Amino acid sequence: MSATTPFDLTSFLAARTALVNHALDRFLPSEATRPATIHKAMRYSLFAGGKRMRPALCLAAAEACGGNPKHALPPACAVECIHTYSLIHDDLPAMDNDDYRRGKPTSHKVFGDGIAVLAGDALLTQAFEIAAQCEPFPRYPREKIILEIARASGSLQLIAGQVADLEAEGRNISEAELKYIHERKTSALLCCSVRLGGMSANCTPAQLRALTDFGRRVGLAFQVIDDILDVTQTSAQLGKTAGKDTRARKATYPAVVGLEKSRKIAKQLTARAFAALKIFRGRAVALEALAEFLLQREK
Ligand code: GRG
Repeated sequence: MSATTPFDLTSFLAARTALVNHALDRFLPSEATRPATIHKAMRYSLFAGGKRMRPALCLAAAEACGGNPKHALPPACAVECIHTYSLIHDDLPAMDNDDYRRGKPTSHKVFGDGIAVLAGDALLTQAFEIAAQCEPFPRYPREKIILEIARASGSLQLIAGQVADLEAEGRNISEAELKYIHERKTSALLCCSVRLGGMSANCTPAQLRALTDFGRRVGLAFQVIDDILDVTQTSAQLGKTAGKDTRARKATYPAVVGLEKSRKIAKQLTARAFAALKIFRGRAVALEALAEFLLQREK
């Protein structure tokens, strides 16, 4: 980050989180809407206290491109719905079988497996309903926005990563295979969030390329850090079960390349993410601060 630019990330995150929460609240059916159980379950996980990193990246990318935050809110909310759906499904007994998420009992622990599956399904569908309400721009009509979200969350990206992750459990994999998993399981949606922010500001093709490079690198660094935190933090610090990756013999950076090399890789990726932002000539301070925050985070 530029030494001359003071940037208050705490205020930025608090303000953007409030905006996103308010917008999500308006996009989703109320808890009382029939059938109440599903709307309660959708809201339970969505408002359980996630860090809102994907929406924050989306809004920060829009700002770097001179966009109006109002136009970035629908895509920011759409990616948070997709992200929350993926967490609900990942926590199910048929997958990672986790009891805690975002510091609270997981959806299936509270509502049962059936409703948890449906809450995930409903959030995935909700994301596309929200995306269909995005402001269209000359370079980015609505179908481009919808395609962007569908591709990032489909069977070639998010789902591909999850499948490869499940299939890697309990066996030794190479660093290249691990990178394949992490790029899809985590980086694809983070990168999509950043790109959508740019698109909501009608960004130029060059700006979109820069945001893509930034998003891919930060996205991969994010998962490397996530792997590191799983072995260095406690469950209380993380708000989810710590040490699970090791116990399940999951494919992680510390397991494949060791803790020290993992830290080095995360740092290098973040430095390369910063480099991608040069084109913005100091207007991407929020993105820079977020990248630094993601590298230093403790949960
Ligand atoms: C499609 C079922 C399905 C899964 C896709 C997202 C995913 C793959 C699995 C969830 C578990 C996991 C390790 C995901 C990788 C991405 C990640 C680190 C998620 C946690 O994101 P944070 O830290 O979570 O931003 P909060 O709760 O803060 O939003």
